[in-house]
Amino acid sequence: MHRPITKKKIKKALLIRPPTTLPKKDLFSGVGEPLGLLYIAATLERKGYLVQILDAQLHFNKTIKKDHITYGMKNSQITEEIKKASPDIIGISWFTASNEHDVHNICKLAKRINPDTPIVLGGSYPTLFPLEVIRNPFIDYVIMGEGEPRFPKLIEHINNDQHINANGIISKDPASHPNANQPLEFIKNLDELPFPSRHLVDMKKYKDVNSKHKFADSPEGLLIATRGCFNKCYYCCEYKKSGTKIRHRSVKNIIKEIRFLKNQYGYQNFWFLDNNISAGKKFLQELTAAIKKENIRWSIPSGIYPDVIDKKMVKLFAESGLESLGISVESGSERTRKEIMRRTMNLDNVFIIRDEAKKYNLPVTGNFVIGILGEKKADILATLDFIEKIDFDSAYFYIALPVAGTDFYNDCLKRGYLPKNYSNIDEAMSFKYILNIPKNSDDFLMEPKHLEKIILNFSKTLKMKENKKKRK
Ligand code: B12
Ligand code: SF4
Repeated sequence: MHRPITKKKIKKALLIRPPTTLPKKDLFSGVGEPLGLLYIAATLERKGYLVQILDAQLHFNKTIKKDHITYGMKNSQITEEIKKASPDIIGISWFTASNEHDVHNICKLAKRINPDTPIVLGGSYPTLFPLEVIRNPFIDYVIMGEGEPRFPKLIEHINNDQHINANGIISKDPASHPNANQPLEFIKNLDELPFPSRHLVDMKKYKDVNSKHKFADSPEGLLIATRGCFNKCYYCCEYKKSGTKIRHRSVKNIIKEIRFLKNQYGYQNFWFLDNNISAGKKFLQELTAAIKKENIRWSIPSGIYPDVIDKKMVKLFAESGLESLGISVESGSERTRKEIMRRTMNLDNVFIIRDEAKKYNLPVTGNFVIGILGEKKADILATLDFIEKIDFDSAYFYIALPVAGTDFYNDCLKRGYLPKNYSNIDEAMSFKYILNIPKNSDDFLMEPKHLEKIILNFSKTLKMKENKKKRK
């Protein structure tokens, strides 16, 4: 039988996003409202619980330690905020392996304040490594997958002193651990969710903190239209967390949220943070047509799968206020895309999209990844060649980084290619080739220095081209 940590009936929850630590060389990439926590807060509020949010990144402070910088509140401030909130339960978000230190630190601080307050972890990392996370002495429960249905369910279980036997929830009690191996259940109808409880955070402060960090590219409103992904890319694990089907909200529900954000906060510029918003041509067409009537600016930072775009769609995008059309090409080498990355897409269509977009002055940008395990020099040159030929308005390229939980990471681990000192924090680095592959191995690509030099030279040429275009 599961023994509760607290005897108190839970009425008050505190949801925390920890500060974020990055390698010194990485640039701070902005802070926006923690949508996942705000969604959970809204569900809890709907059920009558009192909820507070502590966004420890919503504070301008940099703590520099050797090669890393922690952005966000200091321990003393976090401790004070937790004491002030005096919660009956604490939920903490754990995004990627790179946040391990920050998460562990917050759990420790919280347990020091009151060891009886249950600590619940959720987010991408605990979803992928639940049994590892529950071993942490400061963590009492792990919630996998979507937190909205599970957090209230956990509170009910604790309040009723029940054994935890629910999909995606585990406790210290080993009897609950088989839950970690069951296939995750997902919310079927996303429209049933209340909008994120943005009233629980100081929304005006995000822009302020971003500008103090010199992060200029600050959006106004953040939204999610879909969850899940139909792809199983080698370097991603989203499908393991959110399911292999894209579930989308109705267009009506999305527009209602946009209008709410316009009226409540005066927003005119929106970012859709979807992993892969490409939930079919029909959905994208209907959404874009509805957005066009709202007279706003909008962006899709993760980019769009080119196969769902045709000429008609490009015109609609241009008319709808889309800031730029981001296309997730990832590699110019067909071998890399299909055989390694598992991304089947039609690149001929990308040329058609680009030409069409030019007609409407809609900037086109592309995302590219190089140096993934199995790539050869010829594949990298094919990507650089593609970038030159396609002549996008901007191209962003990253050196492949094995994020814990991905098949890419697992293969690197198995073959011993992760550097000995590869700390979780390094996961946040996207501009360094970190794989340590012996020269005599078939997987050997080239010396990291050599790869970084190719990228540097290519970036310089690309920048020069972009500047020339701007001057024209
Ligand atoms: C915004 C974002 C960022 C922003 C964060 C800005 C900020 N601080 O505000 C920036 C640009 C900095 C960023 C950086 C990175 N990111 Co990012 N990012 C996202 C993005 C696009 C949106 C997050 C979001 O709001 N999701 C929507 C909400 C509804 O979902 P959610 O957050 O997952 O929350 C749900 C559940 O996870 C769960 N849950 C979450 N927290 C909690 C807490 C509790 C207590 C409970 C019970 C449940 C729970 O319930 C929520 C509601 O259902 C996601 C993609 C995505 N769509 O999720 C990627 C994503 C999270 N990022 C990812 C990655 C890999 C990175 C980087 C490592 C990339 C890199 N190499 O540089 C860095 C890490 C930097 C760092 N150390 O933090 C991966 C994580 C994969 C993983 N863990 O394995 C994702 C999933 C993208 C992907 N498909 O690969 N990112
Ligand atoms: S990289 Fe994008 S398309 Fe591929 S699995 Fe992840 S979310 Fe889906």
